[in-house]
Amino acid sequence: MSVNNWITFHHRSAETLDYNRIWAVYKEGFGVWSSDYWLGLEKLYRMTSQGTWRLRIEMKKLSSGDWVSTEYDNFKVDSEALGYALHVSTYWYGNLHNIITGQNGAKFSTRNKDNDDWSEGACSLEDNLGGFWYGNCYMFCLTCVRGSSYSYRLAADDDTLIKIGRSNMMMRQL
Ligand SMILES: [Ca+2]
Repeated sequence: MSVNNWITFHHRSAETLDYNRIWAVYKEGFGVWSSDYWLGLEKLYRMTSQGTWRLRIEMKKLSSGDWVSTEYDNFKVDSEALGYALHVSTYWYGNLHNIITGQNGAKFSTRNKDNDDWSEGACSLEDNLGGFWYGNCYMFCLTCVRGSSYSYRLAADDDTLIKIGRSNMMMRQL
């Protein structure tokens, strides 16, 4: 589970795992470590409530096969009472732009719990069909349906979507 002190808390490689799950399942975690995997929100909260953590996001472009990545300091997930909100500091680097814009501070949403910033609907239901930290709605979503929306945007005001083939979300204590 841990390589060079990086703990992978989400890994996506295949289309076999259903990410359209309810809140309780995202809280507890699901999947298989060797394939597709979600560690669980409660564990993320408990781990990041102590110490200082760095977040790393890796995505493999479907078209070229190139990997892009970015890292953020001060990764923290709030308690369930606070919606398991995602927090990072603004510092980032890597060969990827700042994809967390608009989702930093966002609460987690699932198909049965709409905590997003989109007042007219639920991001987790509108052809995304995965639980994630949605703002209004996202620059990147690593649990969304692969065929339509498993992708990231080049910029917040740009509708160009880059399709993703594989992805990892990782954390490391500093
Ligand atoms: Ca909403």
